Amino acid sequence: MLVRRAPDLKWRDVTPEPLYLRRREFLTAVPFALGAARAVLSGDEALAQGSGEKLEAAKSQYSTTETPTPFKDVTTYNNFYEFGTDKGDPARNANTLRPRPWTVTIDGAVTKGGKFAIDDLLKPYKLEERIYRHRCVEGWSIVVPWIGFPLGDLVKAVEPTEKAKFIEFTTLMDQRQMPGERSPVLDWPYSEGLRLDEAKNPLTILCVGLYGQVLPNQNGAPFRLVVPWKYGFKSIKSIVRIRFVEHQPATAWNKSAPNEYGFYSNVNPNVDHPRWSQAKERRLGEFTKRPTLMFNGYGDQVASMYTGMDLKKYY
Ligand SMILES: Nc1nc2c(c(=O)[nH]1)N[C@H]1C(S)=C(S)[C@@H](COP(=O)(O)O)O[C@H]1N2
Ligand SMILES: [Mo]
Repeated sequence: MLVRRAPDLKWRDVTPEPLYLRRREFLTAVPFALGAARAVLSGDEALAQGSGEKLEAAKSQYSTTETPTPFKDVTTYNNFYEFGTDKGDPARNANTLRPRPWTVTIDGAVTKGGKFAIDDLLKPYKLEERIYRHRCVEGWSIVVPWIGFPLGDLVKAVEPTEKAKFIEFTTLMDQRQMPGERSPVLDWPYSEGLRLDEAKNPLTILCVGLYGQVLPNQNGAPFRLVVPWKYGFKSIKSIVRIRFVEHQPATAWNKSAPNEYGFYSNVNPNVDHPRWSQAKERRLGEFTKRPTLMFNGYGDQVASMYTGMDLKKYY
């Protein structure tokens, strides 16, 4: 059992404004709002660090029909090195993250860039539930009902210039909120990148929730990338900067071990990691390994972006 430390937050600090306003009616009827709201959480939900606020989203045609991995596994078995390198560390430690207020910088080769309060930035977009397979480069996989919207919609709205060929994403750098950034395990802040066509692919989403609720801190609150045909480390969490660039950006894992983690990192059962095979994977909760699928099973929607590329060279 995890010990849950009560964060010294007010609802308005952790809750997007419209939700906060709607919630007030409920809260006025219930004294000691924070405690009361937490008391109604189910046992599973209580493992998640965050507001636990419900989030509504339309069902998406892009969802897999596979059974989602239990909420408890998705929120207690995590990679988020800013909170420690053990799989249980993020769920234990991510209560120090403050997802509101949160400022996002959009800059580089873009016409409508700037600094945005996250709720202003995300207001125009309609949320969808996307049930995706997620394959970690370490050999485990999960199925997650993410809530988000296509990154391509945001890319279009900010009007990239002709020079924009790639996007670089950066995670928050704050050693008080993210104590793992005091340890030299990676060259902080965590950063990732996509080619512009990959960013605009309809499968690529910016994610603000999962399982019908606001994204728990350990899964990358307040918002993260989800790129389902690539290894999980491309899906960068807790983003503060989206920069449009001309040249392929450096990425945290590529800088740390260039021979192990390439820029593309498409799920590929035929290209092994130098230290292990990628042919199979273990779905959390299952015993028998299953074969890993090319592009994590999303080849119909993404393979054409890599026509003519040697995927052993561009791993
Ligand atoms: N900022 C940041 N983003 C990150 C990571 C990280 O350590 N820091 N880990 C990555 C890895 S290796 C994986 S597998 C996924 C895990 O996402 P999940 O915990 O929501 O399943 O997040 C990715 N995004
Ligand atoms: Mo991963």
